[in-house]
Amino acid sequence: MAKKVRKDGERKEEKKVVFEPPEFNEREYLTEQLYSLRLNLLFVLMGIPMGFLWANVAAVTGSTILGLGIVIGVYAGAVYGLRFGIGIDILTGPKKTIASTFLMFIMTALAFSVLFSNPPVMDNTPPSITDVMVDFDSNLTDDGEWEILMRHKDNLYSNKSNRQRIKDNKDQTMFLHNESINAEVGDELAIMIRAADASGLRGVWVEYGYDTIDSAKRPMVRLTEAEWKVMGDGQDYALVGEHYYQYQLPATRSGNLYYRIIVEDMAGHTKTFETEVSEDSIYIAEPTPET
Ligand SMILES: [Ca+2]
Repeated sequence: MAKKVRKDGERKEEKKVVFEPPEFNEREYLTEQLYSLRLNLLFVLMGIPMGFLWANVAAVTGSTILGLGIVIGVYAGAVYGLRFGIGIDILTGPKKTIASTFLMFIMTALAFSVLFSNPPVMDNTPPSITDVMVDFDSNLTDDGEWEILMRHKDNLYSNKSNRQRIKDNKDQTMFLHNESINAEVGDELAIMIRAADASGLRGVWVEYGYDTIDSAKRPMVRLTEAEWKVMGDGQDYALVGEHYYQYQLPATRSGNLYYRIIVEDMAGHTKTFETEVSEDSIYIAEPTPET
């Protein structure tokens, strides 16, 4: 397409602007700059405690938007206070500073709310449990060799028969590692979990019992990498920040052993894993008779 041909020079003439250099008042300029700088700085400093408030409002109410609303409200209050308190009117003063002070205030509050919402300052998230397993040391061999008895479905080896088992038993979270093997009276059992928290764990406990879970909190101990190599079938010891914890107990009688695991972080948040259906409990059979 051809370019539009410019019409006669008339319009061009109209657009000509006579340049008149404004009288530059250096003193006034600097005063304005300083005024604006001071105001922005004031709002940055005010934004820091607002970030703390925002983080707390979000933590208590679970609403980030409510925190934002309060912060905007405080800004409006501060503008009002400056105007009627000490006669500084941000809306009409030299070099409207409304946009810059508002942005400075909100951005500072936002940045500090993120900082204050996360460890090590504040911890709003419960710990994670990403694996549960039961190992056993068979009384038949009694060779100190541990084998995996049961495992959480999320960490069960993915093969056709396991996928089918998970599909067929939707209520179940724990599955026998090998369907033809059960624990027996006299076996040594180890309940293990992989847990983590960004602010660190205060403790990991297990409560258990035959048929019903008692409420005695027994501390689980963190496995070393060497111990995990023996217990865990040669898999990786830890993902980022995660560790395995275990509790060993002898299978003293036959029946269904239920357990509940409680993980608590430094902020007091807890996460639990509990065996509820009988299939998730550790079934302990009568010992195999000697032949
Ligand atoms: Ca936490």
